[in-house]
Amino acid sequence: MPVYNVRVKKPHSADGWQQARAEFRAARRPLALTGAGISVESGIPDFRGDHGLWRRFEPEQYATLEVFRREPHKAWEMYRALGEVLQGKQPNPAHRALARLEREGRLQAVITQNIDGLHQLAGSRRVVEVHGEYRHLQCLRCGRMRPLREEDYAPPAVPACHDCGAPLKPNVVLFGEWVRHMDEVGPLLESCDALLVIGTSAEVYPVADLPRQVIGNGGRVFEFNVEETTLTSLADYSFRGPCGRTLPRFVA
Ligand code: BJW
Ligand code: ZN
Repeated sequence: MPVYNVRVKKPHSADGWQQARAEFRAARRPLALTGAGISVESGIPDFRGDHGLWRRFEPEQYATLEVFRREPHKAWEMYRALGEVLQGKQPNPAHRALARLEREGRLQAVITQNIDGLHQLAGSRRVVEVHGEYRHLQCLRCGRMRPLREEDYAPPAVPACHDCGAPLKPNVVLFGEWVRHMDEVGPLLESCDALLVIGTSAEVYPVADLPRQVIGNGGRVFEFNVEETTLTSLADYSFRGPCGRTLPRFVA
């Protein structure tokens, strides 16, 4: 049985797990912020890890709005690879732990950078998808949105807008595009006194700033990650290990 450690910034009890649980239980406005790491145990690789999408697709070459406008077929190469790994994937115990917290009234919402829809599949109801989602295609010219169809992934063509003929783009936020729903995130963050930060490298802005905002407001930050991030030294509690193990244990 592996041992998962918790690093506590200001220990006031021998058991970091108990101390963290007690602090989280006392929170009045708890939130979760998730990244690609939460879906790794569902079989979806993250972006910056050893098997991550960025090992195959240099972000500057494939994942910017500028690239999409200039060479949409290139961005679609990456979308196809992404679509392939997303197919048939199911939530894991970490997604289910968050859904359970919300059901029990112990979590207000999940703010996610993920586009995979696994939080909703696990039963989470209030999910704020700041980097979009992959279930729809959008037209950047006329604004039309339509559901993604299996044939959209058939290479090599780029699907075109039925109304204006422009190339369609998955409703996933590229670098250089505005992130979504910040009007909803703002007030949630403002009053948040406990933030669970799960499986994100915290390298992409503006989301990377959200934990710092909570800390600045006097809230607690609980980080769940397999490795150290730029956030680790700032977090009040840092749980090291696969979140499919650590999060259900924390929630229990
Ligand atoms: C586990 C685990 C397990 C693994 N258990 N843990 C210079 C300075 C500052 C900012 C900028 C700058 N230049 C440009 C910017 C802005 C830019 C930005 O932040 N760039 C940085 C790279 C510097 N941001 C933007 O452009 C954003 N928009 C914006 O700012 O709008 C304003 C604006 C408008 C006009 C012009 C300029 C600005 C948009 C960001 C969009 C991000 N989109 C992507 C998807 C792209 C395409 C696609 O998929 O099709 O979103 S990029 C990618 O990164 C994806 C993710 O949501 C995002 C975050 O990644 P995440 O989730 O953290 O994944 P990883 O892989 O990084 O980390 C996984 C973690 O999990 C790791 O820590 C592992 O250890 C851990 N882990 N297994 C627990 N089992
Ligand atoms: Zn159109």
